[in-house]
Amino acid sequence: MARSKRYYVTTPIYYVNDAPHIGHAYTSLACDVLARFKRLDGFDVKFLTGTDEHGQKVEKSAQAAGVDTQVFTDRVSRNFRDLAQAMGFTHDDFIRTTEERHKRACQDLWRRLMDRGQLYLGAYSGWYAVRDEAFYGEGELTDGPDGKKNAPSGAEVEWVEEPSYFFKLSEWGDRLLKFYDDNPDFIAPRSRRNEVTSFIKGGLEDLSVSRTTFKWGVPVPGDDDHIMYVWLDALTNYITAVGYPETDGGEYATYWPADLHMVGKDILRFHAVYWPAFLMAAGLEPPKRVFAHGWWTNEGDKISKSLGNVIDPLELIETYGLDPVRYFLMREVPFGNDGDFSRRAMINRMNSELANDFGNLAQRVLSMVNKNCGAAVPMHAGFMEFDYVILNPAQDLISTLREYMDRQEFNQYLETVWSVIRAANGYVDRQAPWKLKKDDPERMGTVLYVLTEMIRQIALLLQPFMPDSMDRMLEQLAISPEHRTFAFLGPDHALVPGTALPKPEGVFPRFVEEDGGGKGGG
Ligand code: ME8
Repeated sequence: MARSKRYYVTTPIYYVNDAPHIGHAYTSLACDVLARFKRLDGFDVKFLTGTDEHGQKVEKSAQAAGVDTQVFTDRVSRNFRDLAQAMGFTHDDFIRTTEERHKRACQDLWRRLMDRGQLYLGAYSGWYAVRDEAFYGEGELTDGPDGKKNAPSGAEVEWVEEPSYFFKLSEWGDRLLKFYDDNPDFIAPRSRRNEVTSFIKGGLEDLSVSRTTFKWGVPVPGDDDHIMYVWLDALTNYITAVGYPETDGGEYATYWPADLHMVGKDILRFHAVYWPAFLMAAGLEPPKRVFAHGWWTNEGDKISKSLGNVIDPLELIETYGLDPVRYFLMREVPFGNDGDFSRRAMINRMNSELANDFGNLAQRVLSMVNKNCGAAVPMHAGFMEFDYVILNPAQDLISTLREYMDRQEFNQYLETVWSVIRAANGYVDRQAPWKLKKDDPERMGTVLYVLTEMIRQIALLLQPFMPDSMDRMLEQLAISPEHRTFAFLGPDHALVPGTALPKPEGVFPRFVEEDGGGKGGG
């Protein structure tokens, strides 16, 4: 299979310090939509997610919970796996940084960096934020109201002095800038490029990459007093999962460099600066692209445990159903921008776009087919110009949608599919097949055929976003599972008149706004 038909996409690996929330679900959902799209489009996909289990932050959380650190990480990591299952994610691997394969990869990468003269032993004295697991320069800090110093993220910093190995990051500034110039799609969205380049232009200092004051991490090869800095450990997961240190064949040769690291904007610097620098310094290829998406707030407020407004994705799924939640998260905000989560906005979209625009279209058309066409795909008697106007765009859509996916413009993808849905609704109203029933039953059959075929195409295209609902919709069109990839979008695979169809049923529930969630009629 040609390299271009392979796709390797990763989520961040999440800290196991706390329960997963909507933000974690969001990043992984975007990757799941991409992975599903690429599989339907004929790609050999590897989709990786997992948990980041080392470091001071996790160790402190375990201590606060009064539990052995490994037992604690096992428990919280399980919650992330459960979330992935509840969200319908189709990852091919779930990596945990406490696994043996990962330790091997980290230590091998360390040795490579050492062999190439990229590491040296020194001593670190400076500021560290445990919450971010990051070192900060004095100039980046602000004074908090309590007299303590804060990182730009708002995290509290503490003064650290300890022996440490350093990575010669200061030597990589110009090469990173050249790398971004040579690979203009590396940092996405484009608007985020400046913050990365100005960080580099501000001058890169060597990076402390080991710690000695606690033990919860991967031991530095040849120096047991040190454990590896959690970010060097964590970033390495992306190559561990493709079989590194084996680089000559196997999955590494197949999937590396990754096509996309999906991350939130909070961790762009680690992925767009440190990670490619580590890899280049080790003589390995950097990934192809890093997309930093925006931040969700809840009804206008920052999502935080202390505010008690953490949105539990499992509760949302329970209340609204999985696919409406998946749809809303991908539709509401242009991907890359910050977004505000509001139940009102969610219910509005579920009712107007899912239940009305698409749900009604399918329900009306399939009920008419069921009643008036002998519960089978209608016979058609020659298409007219305006039938093709409706039929053709749906078939041509895929090339546009591919571009949206490759740029991670999920809301544009959905907007485009909805323009087709709206066009189909306009066509039903204009053609009024219910009136044709008496005057021109043949023409009625043709109109209903056009609409049924459109629904098939729309359902195929929406599978990455709403897999279960679209499965149900495609069942109603008697499309077998092996005929649901994008290879079957075109006219050669259009519905065959006379094919028996099962009794239609509504796919999207309608919600009542007042109580914020009660199910109304469907
Ligand atoms: O940073 N809105 O893990 P983490 C949108 N272990 N996305 C959000 C969000 C919000 N309010 N809150 C969290 C780490 N996220 C490291 C990563 S990777 C080698 C190591 C998402 O558990 C977003 O993707 O703090 C963010 O980047 C990630 O969760 C941070 O997860």
